[in-house]
Amino acid sequence: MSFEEKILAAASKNQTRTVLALDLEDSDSSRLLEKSRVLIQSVKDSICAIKINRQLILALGVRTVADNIIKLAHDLSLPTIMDAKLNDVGHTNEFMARTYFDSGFDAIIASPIVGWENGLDKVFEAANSRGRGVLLLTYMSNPGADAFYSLVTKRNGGEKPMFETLANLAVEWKAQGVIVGATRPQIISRVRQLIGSGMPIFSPGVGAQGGDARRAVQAGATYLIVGRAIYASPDPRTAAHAFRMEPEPIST
Ligand code: 3DU
Repeated sequence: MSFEEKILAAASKNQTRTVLALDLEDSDSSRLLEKSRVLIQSVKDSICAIKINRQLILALGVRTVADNIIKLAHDLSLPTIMDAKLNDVGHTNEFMARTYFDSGFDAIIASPIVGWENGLDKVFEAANSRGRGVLLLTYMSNPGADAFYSLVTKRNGGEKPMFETLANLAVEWKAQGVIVGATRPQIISRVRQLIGSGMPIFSPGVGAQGGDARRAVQAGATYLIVGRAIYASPDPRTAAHAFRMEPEPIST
């Protein structure tokens, strides 16, 4: 199954749009691994994928993450997303993408700012040849993101805010999804208009960063990326369950 099929199947089975951001911290690596396992087990029926940041890879190493967390996720039929925010030149991007994919990750997050030629071209090649996904940052959720993502860009003779150009590039490059912060529902609506109905919008920034889950989905978000509002809650299982929302049920 491709990444899109896996996440859709999990979303449909668990009736949820929630991607768990597994951003736990602990100075002791065995404790960190155990905490991660416990968290995944407690929320597994309320999520449709697990997103892993570089902070977990730094603490545990990619092998340990692959042998334990990715394996556990796959045993539970949950795909995994590597939040690498790739943004280097082609050959190092390619090496990183291949390493993450060959460790079992089903999708990778990249920054489109590096461009196509000798930038993300090889990342898409590595993903496409393995049925994996590439998700492109299109508008980040933090307040400071406006300074960059709204800048006026000139392309094909017209002027557009940066995020509109990035949304158009995601369509041209056949990305498997775009990332748009839940903190800006009006930007989600505009991106949805530009990319059409087929491509998923992944929306981080719900809860701890002030974004509202229901407004993000009503504006056009497909999946919600949620970290602290689940794992920092006194009862992660109940918190994850509360994020399951069915304004329009997801079906395969
Ligand atoms: O604020 P939270 O704890 O729910 O975490 C949000 C997650 O989404 C976190 O892993 C972060 O790396 C990721 N993310 C953003 O917060 C904002 C973005 O624009 C892109 C990714």
